[in-house]
Parts: sequence; C-alpha cells; structure tokens
Amino acid sequence: MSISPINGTRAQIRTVILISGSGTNLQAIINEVRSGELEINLCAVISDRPGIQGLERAEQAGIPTRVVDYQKFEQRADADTALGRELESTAPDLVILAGFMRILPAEIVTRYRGHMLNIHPSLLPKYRGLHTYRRAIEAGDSHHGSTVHFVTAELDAGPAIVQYRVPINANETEASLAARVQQGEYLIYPRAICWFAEGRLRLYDGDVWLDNHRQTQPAILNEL
Ligand code: NHR
Ligand code: GAR
Repeated sequence: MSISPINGTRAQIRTVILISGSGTNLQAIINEVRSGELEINLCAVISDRPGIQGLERAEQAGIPTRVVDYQKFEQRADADTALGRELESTAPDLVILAGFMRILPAEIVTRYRGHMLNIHPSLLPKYRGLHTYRRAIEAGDSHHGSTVHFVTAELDAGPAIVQYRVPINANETEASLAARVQQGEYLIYPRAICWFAEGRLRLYDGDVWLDNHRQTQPAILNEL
C-alpha cells in the first residue's frame, strides 16, 4: 500500500475537524495524511452549515461528515448543545477548528481543554476576533500572519504554539495579504497537529510545552 488510509489505525489519535467554509486548511491536512506525513485518524468533519466546499472536500476524501445547522435552531444554546453531542459521539482525542466561525461555549472548550486547536489569521495576541487583515493593514503594521493556538474559553486568547509571519508590502490589499498568509497556514497547521499526534505537544500549567520544554514564545516560521 503506497497511500495510507484516511481512517487510520487504532494507534492513531482520533481527530475531528470543525469547519464553516471553503476548507482549504482541511484540504492541507487531508493531503498530509494522504501522503503519509501526518499519521492521524480523521474520524469526522463537522460543519455549522450545509452546502459548503469543505464538506465536499471531506466527502471526496472519504471522511464521514456531520452538519449541525446553526440557522435551524431558535436558540443558540440548543445549537451548541447539538454540536457538543456530535463531538462527544465521535470520541475525539483532538478537535481541530479550521475556519470554524462560531464562538464555542465554555462547556465545550473546557471539555476538550488541551485537546482543541485553532488557527487564527493574526500574530496573536494582536487582532483577536474578525477582520484581521484589514485591521493590520489599516494600523500600518510591518508584519502580519497566522497563529495556531490551544483553544480556551476566552476568544483567540489560548496559548500560541506556532506562527507564520509575512511582511506587509506596499500597496497590500486584504486579498493579497490573505493569499500569502494562507499559504503559510497550510504549513504550520499540519506541523502543529503532527507534534500533538506524536505526543510532543501539550497544554500544561497554562502554557504550551514542546518536547518537555515550556514555550515562552510560539515557534515562528517566516515567509519562505
Ligand atoms: N471559541 C472559543 N471559546 N474560544 C476560541 O478561541 C475560539 C472559539 C471558536 C472559534 C475561531 C475564531 C478565530 O480564529 C474560534 C476560536 C468566530 C468568531 C465570531 O465572532 C470569532 C473568532 C473565531 C471564530 N463568530 C460569530 C459568532 O457569533 C459569528 C461570525 C459569523 O458567523 O460570521 O459566533 O477567529
Ligand atoms: C483561515 O484562513 C483561518 O485562519 C480563518 O479562516 C480561514 C479558513 O479558511 N479562520 C478564522 O477566521 C476563524 N475565525 P478555510 O476554510 O479555507 O480553511
């Protein structure tokens, strides 16, 4: 067998990916699993809405998909509860937010503490929340980027693991900057997931630990 199966062996960590959109980060992860570079068991992809390209990517790869359609719930809390149940039913060792656009309630975040990662398009702690590219350009920053971090209840405030960093060029637009930053996301997210899968990456005592060393700063990869 030259291609490793997408639903891996028992030894591999059970991984669930949450998406809301195009799923290009999901695709980057699928590609690494396919090539054998990343040994995880991709158990499920869960979306907060139907009809998105990320769901098609998962189906193409043979990964089971679930949709918790937030719009169909009158109460946000009921949607969150439904999502929590779906997650629980997949018994994940690792939950990956890949362009997931719903703020998660504390119950879910606490349940998977140390087992949930997000990629956020800024050099955290700068620019938590939305519209990060615009905010960085308007502020006249010299650099922007993206951060993989452990998820905690406070939005985009969990300990940072690795960052991809790019210079902001003259005449930069949101689109041109996003395109370059996203290329880096496809490098750093699979890498962080690999560290976790190999048991090298941990959240302990409120900090990131890599190879048994407490990280005071995230690892940084500069634009190639
Ligand atoms: N949940 C918690 N508790 N903590 C984090 O750090 C989270 C999280 C859920 C998602 C991703 C995050 C990002 O990387 C993320 C991190 C959604 C919003 C948001 O405002 C903000 C940040 C992130 C994701 N969502 C609106 C909401 O009401 C809806 C926006 C929309 O649908 O367009 O949930 O940036
Ligand atoms: C990614 O660039 C990610 O950093 C960002 O959304 C994009 C998802 O793209 N995440 C957030 O803004 C989280 N609120 P994708 O669906 O093609 O992977």
